[in-house]
Amino acid sequence: MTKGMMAREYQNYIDGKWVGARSGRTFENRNPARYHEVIGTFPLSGKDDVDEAVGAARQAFESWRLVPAPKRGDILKRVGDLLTARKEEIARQMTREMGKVLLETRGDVQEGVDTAYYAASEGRRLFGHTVPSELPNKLNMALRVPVGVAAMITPWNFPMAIPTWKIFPALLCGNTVVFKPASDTPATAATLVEILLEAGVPPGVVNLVNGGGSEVGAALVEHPDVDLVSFTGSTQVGKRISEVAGRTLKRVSLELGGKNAQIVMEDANLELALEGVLWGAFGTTGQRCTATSRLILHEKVYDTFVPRVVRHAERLRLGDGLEAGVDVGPCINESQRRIVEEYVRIGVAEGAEVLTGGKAPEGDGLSKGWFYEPTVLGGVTPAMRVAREEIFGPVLSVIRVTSLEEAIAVANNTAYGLSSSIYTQDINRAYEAIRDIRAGITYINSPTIGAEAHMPFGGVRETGNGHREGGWTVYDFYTEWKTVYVDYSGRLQRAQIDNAEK
Ligand code: UN1
Repeated sequence: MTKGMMAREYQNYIDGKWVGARSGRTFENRNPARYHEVIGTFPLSGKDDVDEAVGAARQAFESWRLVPAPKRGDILKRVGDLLTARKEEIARQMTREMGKVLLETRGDVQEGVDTAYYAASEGRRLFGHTVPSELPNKLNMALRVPVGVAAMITPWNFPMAIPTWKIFPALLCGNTVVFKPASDTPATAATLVEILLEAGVPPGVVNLVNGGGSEVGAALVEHPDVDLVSFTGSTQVGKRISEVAGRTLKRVSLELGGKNAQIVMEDANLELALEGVLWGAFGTTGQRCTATSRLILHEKVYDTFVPRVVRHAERLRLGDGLEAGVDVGPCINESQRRIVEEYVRIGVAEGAEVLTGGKAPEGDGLSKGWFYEPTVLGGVTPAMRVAREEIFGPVLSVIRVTSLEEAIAVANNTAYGLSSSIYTQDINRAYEAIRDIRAGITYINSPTIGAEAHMPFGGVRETGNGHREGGWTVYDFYTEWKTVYVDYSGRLQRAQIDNAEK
């Protein structure tokens, strides 16, 4: 182990101070590629830690909301600079913490950098509207004001990018934050908070509370003084959050599951489609909510294309993402690998065929991590569970279709609707797919993963509740509209009432 890579004792950050959990309890975080390796210990927080963090955020809100938005933007610009300067170090820490390969963890940090610079520039926009009044000598406008205290509950698969999607726009708009990162990636979260502080975020404006969803997450969602919740994770937990937050009328943004399909038509550039599906299905070990979980193939190319996918999947190198030449890292933890194993079993029981993979690898030191071989399931039919349910692992279900209409119907045959893709050289087919695929994101001739930080991100149906992250749209979530009427007529003017003198 190199210096700086030793197990470290991490803390929460509450009200401007690094502190342990009040109970003194801690939990360990381990490297999923080498599970004997402890990365650090972290506070196992509870409701009292949450109360303190929310109290600090509430108090800090009164001054932070008054800092001019361009000044808040200047701080986020420095955050982007610091992330850039520390990109390599953070990427290494992240790979060690959650397993995906360095190329991808660098990309994860870059997404944070892009989000920081976007937020910084938004500080000089944050546009409202000025609107004519129906009455003379009167001006109407609508301004954006912050919502209040924001609870951010984030997943482990993009431990830097996803927290930045939430925290940066929230701060820019003048909200204060309580951040509960996934308990599989608390070290990356601590680094993000350190950087926010170094860039000049004042005490109490950002608070970090580590711990489990059922304690820390639940306490945040129930807390009467939390105004909004932004959550990325499973549909099951998202529904629960929505129900509980509804009791106190919190604003809630949910980014939930996906069962994304790549359609390949017989006229497609097959070389390109092959590269696309390998990256979409096995990049991040399939652990993206945008991952390509289904390959919907036109029957005319099925028999030639599938063996190529299998051959290339077999060439992907599994291993520790810090090592050069490794393509695919481990699953995040034991229970996630068990879910993947279970789904492959379900697929086989339903009549699918394991064309490659379908097991944990042996030997080569891989037995010390939560690895699972890139897996291709052939002969999948749309009704099977492996064709409809999210797996969140390196498993690709291949489905044969005979037409574009059928391909789109199969793509839509799931409860989710996050990302989608079609490979075709026919412009008419591409536009039909854009119109008819029910998903928040559709890619033409590129894979289902790889959303850009300045575009709306999110999905339809059970993927979310109608909000979008990223781009300009997320600024709607983090602001309330304040409508202002300025009457400079010097007399009482009554809207909707006939003001003509009698
Ligand atoms: C996720 O998996 O939750 O579009 C987010 C992508 C990434 C973000 C994925 N930029 O694949």
